[in-house]
Amino acid sequence: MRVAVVNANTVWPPVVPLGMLLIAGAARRSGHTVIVVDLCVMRETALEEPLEVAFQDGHLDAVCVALRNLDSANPEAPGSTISDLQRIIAACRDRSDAPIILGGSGLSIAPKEMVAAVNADLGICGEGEEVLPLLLDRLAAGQPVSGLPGVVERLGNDTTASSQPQRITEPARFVRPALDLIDLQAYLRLGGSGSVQSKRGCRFSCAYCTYPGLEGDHIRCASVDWVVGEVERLAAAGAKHFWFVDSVFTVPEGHAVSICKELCRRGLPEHIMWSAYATPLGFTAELAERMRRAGCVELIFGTDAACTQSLRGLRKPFRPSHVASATQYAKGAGLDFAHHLLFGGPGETVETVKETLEFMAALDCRLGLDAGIRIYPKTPIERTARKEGIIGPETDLLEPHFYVSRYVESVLDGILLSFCRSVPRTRFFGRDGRPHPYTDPRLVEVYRRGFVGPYWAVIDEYERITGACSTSDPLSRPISDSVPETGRVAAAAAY
Ligand code: B12
Ligand code: SF4
Repeated sequence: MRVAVVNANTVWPPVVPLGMLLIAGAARRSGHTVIVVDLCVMRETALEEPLEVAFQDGHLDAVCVALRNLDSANPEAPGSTISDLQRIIAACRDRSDAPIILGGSGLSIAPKEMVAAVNADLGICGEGEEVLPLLLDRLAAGQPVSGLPGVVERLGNDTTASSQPQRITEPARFVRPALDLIDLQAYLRLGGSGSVQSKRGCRFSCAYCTYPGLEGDHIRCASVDWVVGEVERLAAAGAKHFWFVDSVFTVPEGHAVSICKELCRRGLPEHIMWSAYATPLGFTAELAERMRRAGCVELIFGTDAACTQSLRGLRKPFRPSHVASATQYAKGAGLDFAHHLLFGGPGETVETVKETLEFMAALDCRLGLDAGIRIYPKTPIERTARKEGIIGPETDLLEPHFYVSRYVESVLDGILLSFCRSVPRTRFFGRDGRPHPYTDPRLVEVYRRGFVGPYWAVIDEYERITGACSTSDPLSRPISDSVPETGRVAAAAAY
């Protein structure tokens, strides 16, 4: 079959679309001809233009659309992507009568609703690299697709989901992403960090989190050799920075340590630096040291709170003492890290907010603050929000809705903003007057000038270039074209 795969994520700074490259590679490996239409790197043209060019080259048998974000998950500027997706799919339909198949986290969060909302024909919920080739084979043979794992089908006004999503149980079957199908150099120029996944799944069940639903609650690790091979491939292609996109890189510790040792053994920290998510639970001094040596320049702890009541409300699997010890180990190792905090969860009160803030201020480290929690379908917080009347029984969660504890709703932003103004190295995402590190296209200008490094350094550099004032540092700085050494670390050497 001749298959078009469309990357519908146009958020800048871009991220290398790992999921899309996996399914596109899998379709190609099973004998299909694959063309990729990457709307992300072509973001500066109208959405329809790249589709027009790609679709005129010949008949298509299937159009696969990769959806990543439903929205920004930020209450200050939620920016739903649904209307853009409807436009993209309408443009595909105008140019081809091939069936339209959706996939990606943006589909898996609400599969039936999404297929219906954007007028697609089919969707694959969950991991797509094994199911998509099977689905394409059935379409080619004119056979029914029902019964394939995770497949959602729309027939007229009816949308049906056939069964549970696929979970690839055997890590040896993880395929390599087809990096050659995108313009990787364009991504690197725009600050698009590379993406490497060392495992799938998260065994915790925090109240608001989609990750165990998206990836499964059972951890499946890829082999160390496979993971480090992926890092080598990125470095060889010229990438200076990548993300370990695992839900939690630091669990299980043994796997993370082995990866770090192997990165060092192959000399990779000389050429490439990386970022990752962590949990304070089980974070050890040895792991911190190994990670720093292996090139980690940005470790984000998904800490959320440091008060027992708030941690319980969010169903976090650790206690404030774990937050303190993780901080001590990370500092001891000289790791550059931040704790991300999420305020306004179930049971949050002014007292619990203050308890967390005081605890974290005493730890004297980088903090990223968020207030209001995006309510996702099938998460514990959805049930709480419906019970408390924060959303109605019929509220559709494709569009963003946020949970904020009623005890703090009217005062939360004020408390956090004033904390942010008085405590150095603290960001209040989207609300402190600074660009949002992951969704503000203005930051691309910093990357275009050659910057590589962690998000806090990118924002500092943006402010340096533009002379903008930051909330916690009111000194404006002169405009300059030079890129500072900060954040560049040793990765300047060519691989
Ligand atoms: C790592 C990560 C980041 C990193 C990315 C770094 C990088 N280099 O990639 C950073 C921190 C930068 C980031 C930023 C953001 N992120 Co993020 N991120 C993730 C995370 C943890 C992993 C993503 C990933 O790469 N997974 C690995 C790949 C292999 O999985 P996958 O893409 O799902 O692909 C599989 C399937 O979905 C399927 N599939 C994928 N595409 C297709 C296509 C078809 C046709 C088919 C059939 C199947 C299919 O098969 C693939 C292989 O099995 C996910 C949560 C999660 N656990 O998934 C959130 C997640 C994707 N992020 C999310 C969000 C909201 C954001 C931000 C908007 C946050 C913000 N406010 O800044 C930004 C957007 C950035 C951007 N440019 O798009 C949301 C998206 C959902 C939503 N609310 O819309 C998620 C799901 C987390 C959540 N809240 O639930 N993110
Ligand atoms: S918040 Fe982190 S630790 Fe908790 S379930 Fe999600 S990925 Fe796992």
